[in-house]
Amino acid sequence: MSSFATCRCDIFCTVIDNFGDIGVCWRLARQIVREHGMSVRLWVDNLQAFARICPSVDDRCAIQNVDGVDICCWQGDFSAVIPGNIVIEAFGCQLPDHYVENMARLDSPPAWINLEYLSAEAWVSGCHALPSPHPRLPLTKYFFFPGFDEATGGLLREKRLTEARRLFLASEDLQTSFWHRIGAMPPPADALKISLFAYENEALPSVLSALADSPIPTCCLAPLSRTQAGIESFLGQSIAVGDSIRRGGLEIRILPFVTQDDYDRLLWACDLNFVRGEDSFVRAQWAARPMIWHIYPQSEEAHRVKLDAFLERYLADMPGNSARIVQNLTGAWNDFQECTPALMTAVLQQLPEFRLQAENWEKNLSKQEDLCASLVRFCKSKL
Ligand code: TRH
Repeated sequence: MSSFATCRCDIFCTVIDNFGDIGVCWRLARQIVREHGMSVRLWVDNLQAFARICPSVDDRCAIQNVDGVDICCWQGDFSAVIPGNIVIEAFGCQLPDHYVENMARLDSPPAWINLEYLSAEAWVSGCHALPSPHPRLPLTKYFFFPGFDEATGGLLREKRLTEARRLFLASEDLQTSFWHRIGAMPPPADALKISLFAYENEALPSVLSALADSPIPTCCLAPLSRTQAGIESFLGQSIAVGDSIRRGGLEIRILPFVTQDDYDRLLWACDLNFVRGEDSFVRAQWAARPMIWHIYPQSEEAHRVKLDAFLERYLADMPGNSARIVQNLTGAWNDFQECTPALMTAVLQQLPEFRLQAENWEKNLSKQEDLCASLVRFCKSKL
């Protein structure tokens, strides 16, 4: 049995596309260092993508330390690398062969985890923590599933997250310096603040048009990303970071892609958040604000089942009429169907109700053990 205080953890991450894989791994790596005092090496195959969410990362540097995490460029054959006692392969990425062989040569085998993607589907709890023995070597890998109930590995949530959000929302100064840091003036006090992060979405022009026509003033804060074409198509002009463009009651502000921590603050500051994928989707839930999720599209429509499974849980305690409105906008958003002005009016009118629901959801969800604590506890039991 290894001494847990001297545990070393290796996290392996391949960036498939977008920022979710590295986003989750970076969050987890920092939390293991900060809250569990272990040393962590994060092996990443794409430092450019990493540098987008963490500008302190130098994409030309093969080995560097940021926020206490050793960040290593995933290259070479790994024959000289001594594995950590905890090995996390994120999202089924294939570990280097030599590294796996070195794992088998350690005096005691490491706790080997395959961290899976998040899904609210019921089968997840039955597969969480299942072992998968290596066909040849004396090693066992365990499947670790994030999820929404106690029978899963939970969700990533830093210890001081709720407190940090409360402090931010209670402090004008913190909010003002946040807006300045990301290069924006604070949005008008009377406008509803809406953050926008999504994949390419043909429904986007209709959403913006419905907001522009609404009597409720809105300010849409959009970090420049894959929504660019949809915003440009609505505006009929090209956009760049720093732009602030008005149409009717809607002001659209184009933000830079901000750091992960500032992205959290953006979610906290807004009244409605459009989010996507996995990590921003989870962070919007911790923001305790209404959200509309653009799920990562998968082949053969596999994402539909996941979307429905989540909505079933998320909307379970919401009055039927309000739940239907959220479901309708989420459905239109994910099916690329037009959002009618009537649907948008209904959404905006119901926002106070949605907010209560989002607050309750966050309160209940945060009673669960967080994923990092649950993962560390699980690994400890295997060492
Ligand atoms: O980038 P994504 O679409 O990632 C996706 C999903 O994770 C999906 O499950 C996976 O299969 C696919 O990648 C390969 O969306 P996600 O998960 O929300 O990740 C975005 C990250 O970017 C998240 O950590 C928040 C961060 N972010 C910033 O740091 N700054 C920003 O300005 C914005 C908008 C996001």
